[in-house]
Amino acid sequence: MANADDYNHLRKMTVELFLTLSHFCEQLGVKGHAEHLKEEADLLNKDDLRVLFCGEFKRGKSTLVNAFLDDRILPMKIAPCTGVVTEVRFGEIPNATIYPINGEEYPIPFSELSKHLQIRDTPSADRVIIHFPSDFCRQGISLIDSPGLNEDWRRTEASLQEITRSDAVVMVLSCEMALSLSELDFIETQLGETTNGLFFVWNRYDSIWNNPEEIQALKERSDHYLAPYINRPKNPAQVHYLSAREGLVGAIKNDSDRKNNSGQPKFEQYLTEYLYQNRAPNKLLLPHRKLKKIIAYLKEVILPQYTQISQMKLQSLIRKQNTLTQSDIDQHRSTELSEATEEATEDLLNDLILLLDDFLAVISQRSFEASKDLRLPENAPRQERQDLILRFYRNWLRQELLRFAKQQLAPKIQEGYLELSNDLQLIQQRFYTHTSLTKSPQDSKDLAPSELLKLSIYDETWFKRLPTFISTAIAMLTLGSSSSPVAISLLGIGALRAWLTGTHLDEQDRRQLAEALSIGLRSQREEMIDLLRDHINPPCLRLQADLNRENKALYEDLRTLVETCISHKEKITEQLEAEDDTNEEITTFLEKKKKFHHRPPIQLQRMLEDYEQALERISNLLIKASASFTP
Ligand SMILES: Nc1nc2c(ncn2[C@@H]2O[C@H](COP(=O)(O)OP(=O)(O)OP(=O)(O)O)[C@@H](O)[C@H]2O)c(=O)[nH]1
Ligand SMILES: [Mg+2]
Repeated sequence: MANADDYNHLRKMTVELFLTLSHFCEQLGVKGHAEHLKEEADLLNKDDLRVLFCGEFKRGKSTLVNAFLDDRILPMKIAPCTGVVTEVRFGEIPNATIYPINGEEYPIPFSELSKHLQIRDTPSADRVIIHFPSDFCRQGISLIDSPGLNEDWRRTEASLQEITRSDAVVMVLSCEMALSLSELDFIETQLGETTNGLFFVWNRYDSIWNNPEEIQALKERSDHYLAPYINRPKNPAQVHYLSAREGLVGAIKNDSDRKNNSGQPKFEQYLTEYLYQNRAPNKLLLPHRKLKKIIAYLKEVILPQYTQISQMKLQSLIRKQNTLTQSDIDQHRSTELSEATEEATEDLLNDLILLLDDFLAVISQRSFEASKDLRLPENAPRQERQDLILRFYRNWLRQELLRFAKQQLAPKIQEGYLELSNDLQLIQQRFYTHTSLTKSPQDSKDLAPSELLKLSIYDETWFKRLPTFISTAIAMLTLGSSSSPVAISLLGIGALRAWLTGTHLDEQDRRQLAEALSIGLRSQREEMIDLLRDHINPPCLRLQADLNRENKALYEDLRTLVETCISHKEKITEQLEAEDDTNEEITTFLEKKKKFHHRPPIQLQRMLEDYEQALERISNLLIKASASFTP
């Protein structure tokens, strides 16, 4: 049976293979990829499984993280408390580092942790990373505590950004405040479609665990509202009831009964099981694919090049070196790549704006039609009727926006992205022909960052951000705190007859509401365009940067290979010249000449085959391990 250690062992083996290959490249004299491989090893080494704890403020997120750490590390309070995303990773020696929003990271004394993590007026740090010798984290798992939702939008945004980066999201709820409307909204919009693990934790179970009726009521509520997530066929969510405080106190007081009764260790076990069964194998798949690609590159591109170069005469090698160093091809090409990217993203954005304008043009009519279905309860208090209307419009709008994003924006974005990647590859191919690299245009396809091509540019964050952003604007108007046209119009409609009597809004009211909604939405046009720009720019730039890096490495490989061969040949030539008058046997002379190939390619070929086999062994072990995991 496989366990967490087995995975970590496989990870270590994968890291070592990266390093071995890096060393191989260095020895061979191809330095471009040597560096890159070292970086990959480093990244994989740090690539822990990530568990995010999120939820509204005061639900006990920090207390729960502390319970996992068996110690009071993160500050916990009765007032809203955590002010910055805090990542706890394993480290033998406890330490903490602040990553400010602007500026360089700097360490802080562990004793001052609380001062830095607590809420201040404006967030000044992007995140804090803590290293701590926790047994739980030792398995290769990082715990991420986040600021409470809805306390401050900047902090909420910071928490939201963590969702897509994590392997499991733990939504901390409180048994004492069973599911607020905003919690439900958050779950629906932010967590509904996550492909990472989803865990609902009912914390503060100690406050009701002696009261069977309350437990019954809570479980019913939980089952009712969380059913869509618990019952989904793919990646079903889990629900746990526990007391973080009891778990923590039990650990601190060394009272194992108390710890176990808290329910927290049991949750810990389920979480670990999920992570290692579902997430750990995936984490190694991409690095394995990268290794496979790099071995193929060394075998199919570098070795033939090596053979060719090492057989060239010294003079021709020096000429080749000159053309390579003199040329500003590298510089030229990277400018070309960035210009093409800029142009393509600008075109794409313009296409998206056209779609957006079409969407905004019809929203009023569509919402008018949709509101035919809006039914109001009879004899309900005014507030309730008002809430109902707002909820109706908010949900409707959210659905419309999601549909718009998925059916119209996403395909357009995908299309633009593919177009860009084709353009960039063409530039890349021209570069190969120019530098007379032995890499043929067909080869360049293998080297293109295929993972990136598959990358879904419309990653989920954005879909979720847009409706939330709109719904927040609409929600705000119930508080009367917004001066947006929607707010004013809707509040004006507060006097509508329909709100006081009847089960339907009359046609004029519906038209007025539809118009208000449309005006409000149109007033957000510029911000929506900004969101779209923010959305398409990073992946396109990433694609460009990746191709650029790939080319640079290739160019560097060729340059250093030529350099190594030249210096080797010069050395041998010197030796031969020095020994020239000793009148050697012709056979010894030929022996020495052979050294021109400082390592016979056949031997290199074998080494690469060995690495290939090692990779296959690790991949097979990975498949076996994931099939037989036990926590
Ligand atoms: N009774 C009881 N109290 C708890 C439990 N967990 C946390 N608390 C208390 O709830 C309060 C808030 O806990 P925190 O861990 O700071 O909550 P948080 O969710 O991190 O809060 P923010 O960082 O402000 O979002 C503290 O006073 C804790 O002692 C629990 O399981 N039972
Ligand atoms: Mg907290």
